[in-house]
Amino acid sequence: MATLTFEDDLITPGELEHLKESISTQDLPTAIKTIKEVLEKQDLVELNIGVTGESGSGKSTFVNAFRGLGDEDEGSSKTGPVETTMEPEVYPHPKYKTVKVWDLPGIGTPNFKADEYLKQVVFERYDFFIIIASDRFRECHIQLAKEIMRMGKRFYFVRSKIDSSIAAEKRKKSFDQKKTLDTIREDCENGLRKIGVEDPVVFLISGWELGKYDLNQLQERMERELPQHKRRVLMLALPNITLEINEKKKKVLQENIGRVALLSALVATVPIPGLSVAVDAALIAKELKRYYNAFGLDDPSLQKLCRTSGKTIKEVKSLMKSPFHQGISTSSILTLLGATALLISEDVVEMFVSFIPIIGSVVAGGMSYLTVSNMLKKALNDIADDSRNVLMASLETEV
Ligand SMILES: Nc1nc2c(ncn2[C@@H]2O[C@H](COP(=O)(O)OP(=O)(O)O)[C@@H](O)[C@H]2O)c(=O)[nH]1
Ligand SMILES: [Mg+2]
Repeated sequence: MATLTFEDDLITPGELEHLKESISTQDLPTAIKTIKEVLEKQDLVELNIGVTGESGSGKSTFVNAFRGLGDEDEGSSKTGPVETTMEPEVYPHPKYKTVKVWDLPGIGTPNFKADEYLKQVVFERYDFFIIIASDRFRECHIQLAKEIMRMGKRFYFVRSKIDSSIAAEKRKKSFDQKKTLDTIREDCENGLRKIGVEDPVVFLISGWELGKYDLNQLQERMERELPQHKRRVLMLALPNITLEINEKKKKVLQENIGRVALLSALVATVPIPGLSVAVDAALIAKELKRYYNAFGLDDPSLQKLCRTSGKTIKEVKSLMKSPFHQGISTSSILTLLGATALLISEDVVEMFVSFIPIIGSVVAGGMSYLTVSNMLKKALNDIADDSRNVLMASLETEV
């Protein structure tokens, strides 16, 4: 059995350097407090998204799909031919309550005034707006876009109901999906140019099939333009419906492994049988749950997936190989940690121990840190693989 060294280990010297900087000058209680605060603060970050557009354009449908909900699920926004929204209505994400998608009143009524509208919906509240049109963009969209810009906020133009545009074109013999999409996009962008938008970008979206068409482009653009501390929560909250989103979820979750492992080693309570290592198993369990949640592999999400894809829970679970998919328990965590600990060479531990003075004072602390971070990295990889397999299988059954 090979032991881990720094070369094939997943922890890079750069990560160690970073950890060293953050805690080497502090005493143990302060170090623990600092890391805890960083982790807690992340969970408090708010994201407010304002979804606007004409009545019937598909705002409510988008608000639901963006939060991974169907139109009839609990907590969903009412959709239908008659506009039901007269005031901004807040729809918190079912798993990340600090992510709030706001279903805004329809625009484009005869007396529509963009400045009054924005005041009425409390524009300061939103990190950005999504302006939805189910057909051409019109004067009211541009007015609103300009006013949003004037107020120093961002917006994204979305052309919705692309599935039905595609379905209509499909009847033609010469149908070519890419060409159809390009034509719609150009048409929208030209329209915007004509009414004075310099560099228009339009995202083609279907609220019914959110994972298709331009969702990846939209998601990339939002992520790029958000402040750093808000990107994480956006990526966690997005439904796990494209391979790109899947990959990014893994990335943001990876960023915390060092912190969680360190905290687990510093507040260590449960010794791993047979090894001089102690960890905080509850902390690890919480982090593992976070992984399953973010990837939509928790039981409620899987049940929903089964309802829409026609697969059974058993079929879906048979695709999952990660060690905790049957449930996360202290004993399963300790077993896996034990196996990981055996893989870490003493050289690595010693080098690590000399590197970080605080836990360096306890060799077991260094060992615990390395063991937990390796275990979490492996678990995250496995869980991300599971979710990719489940995602691909559910896409296959969709026609
Ligand atoms: N084909 C298709 N229909 C949609 C889509 N989004 C919304 N709709 C339908 O369009 C109508 C208006 O949608 P809704 O979300 O209530 O629009 P809102 O008035 O802007 O909130 C409803 O009948 C929806 O089912 C979509 O992406 N594709
Ligand atoms: Mg509505």
